[in-house]
Amino acid sequence: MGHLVTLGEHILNNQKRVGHSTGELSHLLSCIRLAAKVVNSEINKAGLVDEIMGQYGKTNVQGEAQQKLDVYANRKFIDAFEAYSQVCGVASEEEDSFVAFESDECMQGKYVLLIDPLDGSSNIDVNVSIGTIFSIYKRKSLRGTKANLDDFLQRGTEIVAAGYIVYGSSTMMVLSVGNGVHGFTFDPSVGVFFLSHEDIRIPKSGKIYSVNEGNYPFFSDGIKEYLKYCKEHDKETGRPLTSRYIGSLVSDFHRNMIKGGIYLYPETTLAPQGKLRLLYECKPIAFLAEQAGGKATDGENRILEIEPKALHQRTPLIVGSSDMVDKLHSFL
Ligand code: P6P
Repeated sequence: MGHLVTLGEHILNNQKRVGHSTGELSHLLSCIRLAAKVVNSEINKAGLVDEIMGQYGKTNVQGEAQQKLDVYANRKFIDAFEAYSQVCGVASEEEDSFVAFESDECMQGKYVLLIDPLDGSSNIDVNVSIGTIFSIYKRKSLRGTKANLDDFLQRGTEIVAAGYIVYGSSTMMVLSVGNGVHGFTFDPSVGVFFLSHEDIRIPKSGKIYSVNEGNYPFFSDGIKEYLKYCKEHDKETGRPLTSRYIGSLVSDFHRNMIKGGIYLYPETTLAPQGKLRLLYECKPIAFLAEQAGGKATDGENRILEIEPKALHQRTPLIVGSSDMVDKLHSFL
């Protein structure tokens, strides 16, 4: 095996590639790396240590019962960023509003962070993979002042870097700083993320579709027609497709990144805006999908071009292999 590139080396190599880099983004990504290791070690104990299992006894702004690990992961990421002072503020699925840091050093921060600290956390107690989703933007407000809402309500086309950490059979960080997507696998024996998937490309088409079929009665006619298309027996087009859905966006999407496929969480008559959150779930996932040659829409618009209006707004999401997204659109 040749020289194993670590995540740290990859971040520094990227900094050298971007000549004018001040190193702040590199420092920020190193902070994410540290927080990911801390959260990972807690998750790996989830089955053993009861104070981090089960519900925290509160609900978050989404009205979802907060799992103890949700709250733990949220706190760890926010504390890490406040300590490393590379960002002036954080917006999190677990926080009612954005957190604007108040130290002079943090207020000088050039970036803001949006994060879903532990997506799919209802799977924790049944030992199914979960993930962290993050994205980084340049602040719009003046350095030296407190972050404001406009810093967070930016289109996905403004993303500087985005990624996810999937705490699965192995823990991986999949990251893009705008020049392709790279995957790093954590080696717990040395506590290091090593480059394991260089330049991930989503296959143009695939044989797997991921959707919660339990919502079928509430889907639009177009989505119902597409799902019927996926299940028809047609040798020439390799149908029926295979259905895979574990109810954890990061894991269902990661499978698309590696094998090709399509993930859809469309709007329903019960949830006309869909379920997933635009800012800290769908836009980073869409950024990564496009960086890897895939597509991400809300059924009509490119996710990255949607103008956010509110921190916790929801959107339908269709993401994955470009030919499969196009095919689905032909039914809408
Ligand atoms: P449902 C987890 O709560 C999540 O936000 C995503 O990770 C996942 O893909 C989706 O919701 C699952 O939702 O309604 O199918 O349980």
